[in-house]
Order: sequence, then C-alpha cells, then structure tokens
Amino acid sequence: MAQRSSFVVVANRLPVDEIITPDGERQWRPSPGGLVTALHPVLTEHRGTWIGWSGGDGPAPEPFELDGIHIHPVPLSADELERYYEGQSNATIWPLYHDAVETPVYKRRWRDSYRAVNQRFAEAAADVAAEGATVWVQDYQLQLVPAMLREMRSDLRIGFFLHIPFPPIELFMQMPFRAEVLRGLLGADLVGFQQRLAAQNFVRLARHLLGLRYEGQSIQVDGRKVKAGAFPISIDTRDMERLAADPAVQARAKQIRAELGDPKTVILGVDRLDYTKGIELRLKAFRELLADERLNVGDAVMVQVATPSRERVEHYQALRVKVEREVGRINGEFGKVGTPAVHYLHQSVSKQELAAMYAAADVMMVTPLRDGMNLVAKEYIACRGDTGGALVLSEFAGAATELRQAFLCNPHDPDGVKDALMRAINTEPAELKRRIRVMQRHLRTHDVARWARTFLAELDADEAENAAEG
Ligand code: ADQ
Repeated sequence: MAQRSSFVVVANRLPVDEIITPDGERQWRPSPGGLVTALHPVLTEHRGTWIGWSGGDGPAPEPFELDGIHIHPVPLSADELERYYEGQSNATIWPLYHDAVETPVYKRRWRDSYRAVNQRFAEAAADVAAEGATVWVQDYQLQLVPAMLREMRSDLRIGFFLHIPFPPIELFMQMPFRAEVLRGLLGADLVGFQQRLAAQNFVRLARHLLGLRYEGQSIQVDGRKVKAGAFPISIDTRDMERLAADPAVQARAKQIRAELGDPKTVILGVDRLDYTKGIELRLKAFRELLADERLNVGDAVMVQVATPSRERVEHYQALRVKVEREVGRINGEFGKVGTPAVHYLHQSVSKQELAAMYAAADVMMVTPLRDGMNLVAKEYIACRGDTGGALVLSEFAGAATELRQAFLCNPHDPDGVKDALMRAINTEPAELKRRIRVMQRHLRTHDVARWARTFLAELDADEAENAAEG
C-alpha cells in the first residue's frame, strides 16, 4: 500500500534528476526549482508526496524518499511522450494558450493520450492521498486531473495552478475537446492563474461554454463553488540576492565583462529557446539599432543564452533555425574579428553562472509575445544589488503587472522595442538605481513562499466556506 499523505503535489515533472555516479550507480538528486523550494516546508510538515514523471520512457522507478519528500514516479511510454507531452501539451495547448503565436496543431491521437496520462496521474493521486487531504495539481499538462480525481475521491480538497496564460474565450473555443478541458479544471475547488485577466477569462468561459452561473470569481458547479483567482508566482528572492552577492559570483561577473571586451553596455537575454519569448524580435531590434548607428559594436554587445527546449517539436526546430540565422546575419554584417556583436549560447548554464550574467548585464531584455509570468525578469532584479541596471520588459509578460519600473514595451512594435532599449541605455544611473530598488522591495515581500502560502490559505478558506454553506 502506498504511503498516504495529507498534502500531495501533482506535476508533470518530479523535482529530481537521475544521475549516474562514477561507479555506475543510479542515484536521485533534487533538481532545485522555485516550485519545490516554495513547497518544501509544506511537503515536509505534512508527510507530503510529489507525484510526477521522472524522465525517460521506461517503467517508473519505485516510490522513494528524498530530502523529506515522498517521491512517487509515474511512467510515460515513448509513445505517450510523443503524443501527450510533445503533441497535446506542447504543440496544441501551449501555442493556443499563448495567443496562438504559432498555429496550434490538433490531433485526435494526441488528445486520447493526454486523457490516458491524466487519468494515470489522477489515479496515482487517489492512491496516495489520505482522507480529506489537500492535492495541488500543477499546470497545463494536467488540466483533466482535478475532475478525474474528484470522481474517485470526493473527500479531497483540490487546487489547480496554471503557470501559463489562460486565453480569451475566442481562442479557447478553437480546441476540439474544449468542454472536457474546462470540466477537468472545474473539478478543483480553487483554480489559480498568474493574472487577474486570466481568471476572468476562465469564469466567463464557464458561463459561455457550459452556461454556469458565477458571482465575482466564484462559479457554481453541481452545487459546489469553484473559485478562480490570481496568484502571481515569484522567485526565492533572498536566495537569489545571496547568490548574486557571493564574492565568487561577483568576480565571475567582472570576468564576463572583461571577456566581452569591457564594453559600455552589456545587453542580456536569457530564455528557454521558445517562440513565445520574442528572441528573434529582440535580435532584430539590436540589428536595426546597429544599422541605424544608434549603437556601435564594441560599445554595445549582446549576449543571448537560449536553453535547449522541446527539441523534437517542429515549431521549436523551426525557431532554432530562425534565431541562429539572425545571429549569423548580425555577426556577419556588424562583427569584427575577435569582436562579435552577439554572443549566442544554446546551452543550459548553472545557477551561479546565470547570477553572474545577470550581475554583469547593464540591460536585461525580456520581450515575450506572451508569458504567464517570466521569472527571468524577477531574477535579474534580485541579482542587481545596488548596482542599478535596466529591465526592458514586454507588456505581455505577467511580470509587467508587478514590475512597473521596468522599461515597458510592446513586442509587436519593433520601433517601440528599439526605443525602450535606447531609453534603458541612456537613462541616468541614479534613476536606474531608484527604479531597481523599488522593484527589489516588491520582490522581497512578494516571493515564491508567499505565492504558495496565499494559494494554500485560499484553498483552505474555500473549504471552510463550502462546508458552512453545504
Ligand atoms: P518558463 O517558460 O520556463 O516558465 P520562466 O518563468 O522565465 O519561463 O522560467 C525559466 C527558468 O529557467 C528561470 O528560472 C531561469 O533562470 C531558468 N533558465 C532559463 N534559461 C536558462 C539557462 N540557459 N540555463 C539555466 N537556467 C535557465 C513557465 C511559464 C512562465 C512562468 C513559469 C513559472 O512559461 O511564464 O513564469 O513557468 O510559473
């Protein structure tokens, strides 16, 4: 019989990586991320279990314990990886929920696989959850889990958080199994979004598609109340600040600037290589500024770090070609021997190296066409200490709601992006420091622990309300 927990997290991925030790032994190592950091205290306090896929396409390893968390792996076959994960999750739902900036692909066999895998995750949760437990389901890969789980275990308190945007009705209505997805989410007691607008899209959709009544952010479903709300996610701000202040990281930041030729302005981009992130438009803005001679190679240098991502999905292969062609074009036209205009890294870097890059960059460019939140923007702010720096931020990133002192721009307007970058470069250092300080103060109070606390408190409050009314 599986370990029973009063707090269960269900996410596509487990917060662990498998490593092979030098003597060939397989071992698990925690893969540090914001989510696990935020949930760790709750997980350890409640003998919590994390249900997720452990990577690979073989049978799932046996459940085990790591750092005080019960880890419960769910298997995915090669076929499911292709259909549920790369297909339905990342070639249908991901583009559709991001304003269809790439055309979503709809395939019946992907949908069937998505359903089957969601059912497996729901069954795993039903198995490990203790009577009356709280189960927190994460993200767009698992939208059917709340209803599937409620069907098996009506005693549970179920929360769902969507890390990506939730589209307006007109776009959502494209999806062939739209009502099933909506009903899936409505299985939760509380559905959390990054933005207030997303929560509004959701409650309006419930009325439009299923004729459900709502009041404020509460939807009436089968005599239950399902609440929607905005819970903007954040970073572990103190941890990021500490890391950036580390003398080794500071020394590395200096070294990076020196290796770049100590230019006046280092412009940085850090993203998963994803078409929602606006990497090409950022490169194009930089190219045009060089062509217009508003910037010069040597004075200004751009560093773009693009983490390899979803490499078997066609949209992503096409994007890689476009980005690499643009980098080649810029360096071909404007670079000099030993002084490229753009430094492009298609690789993942360590947290320390990332912090050093943030510390080395005068201007950070975060220009997504649409983004649920964007943690890179918040990490940059946290890493600046009292050195100032400028954040150029797309209005279409969730982070723009909070980081109002950034240089906001519309990524669909190339001239607007260029102007925002030039303003960022030309603003007085004292003003830049002031802006960064305001944003740092905000992030110190609005960190990822607060995000988790607020969501779970609201989920608790909902149960109390439902019980009082029932
Ligand atoms: P992502 O789309 O992955 O997340 P983001 O929020 O920016 O986007 O998080 C990326 C994370 O990966 C950051 O913590 C960053 O430090 C790290 N990272 C990026 N490039 C890296 C590299 N080359 N090497 C190492 N680390 C790198 C989704 C949603 C977002 C939402 C988050 C959290 O798309 O909108 O903010 O979930 O909810």
